[in-house]
Amino acid sequence: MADQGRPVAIIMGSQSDWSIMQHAAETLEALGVGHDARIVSAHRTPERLYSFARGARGDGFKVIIAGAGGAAHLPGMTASMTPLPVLGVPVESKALSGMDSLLSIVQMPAGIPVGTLAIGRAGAVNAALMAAAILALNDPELAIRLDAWRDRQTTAIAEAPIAEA
Ligand code: RP5
Repeated sequence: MADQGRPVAIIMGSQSDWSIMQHAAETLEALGVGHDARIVSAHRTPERLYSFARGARGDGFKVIIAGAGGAAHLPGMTASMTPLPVLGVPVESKALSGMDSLLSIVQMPAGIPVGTLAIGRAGAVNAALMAAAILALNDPELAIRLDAWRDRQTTAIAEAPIAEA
């Protein structure tokens, strides 16, 4: 159950996805965006998926970030059962380095969209930033925090590289 202070749900197919998906959680925390993280497997816990996805809007969530690897059906199946925006993060798989995850998530049929991010950590961070940008459309204070986050990022980039040993 979400509340007004937890507009983002981060779901993932397995505990093994958390090392990547925690970067989404950390980015949301840096932006002051509340979230709820839980394991929801499309294949191993389908009833949990149905319950979560069908109830997500009523529970008060506004955006869902879904990470999964391999036969990564979680984001698409979630999107099929909720009108909320779903952002998919392909988790790097051992066998195919996440190409399987990426193609599973990105190749949705017309009519059920999943906003697909990059494989791995970059995708998790950017899913959080995208979720924040969506929420910021109706939250001026969050919009200011997001601008500040980007300004800090820009300031942190050196103009010249440092010599490496
Ligand atoms: C997917 O299978 C999960 O999202 C995970 O990325 C992958 C492997 O899961 P484990 O076997 O590590 O639990 O459902």
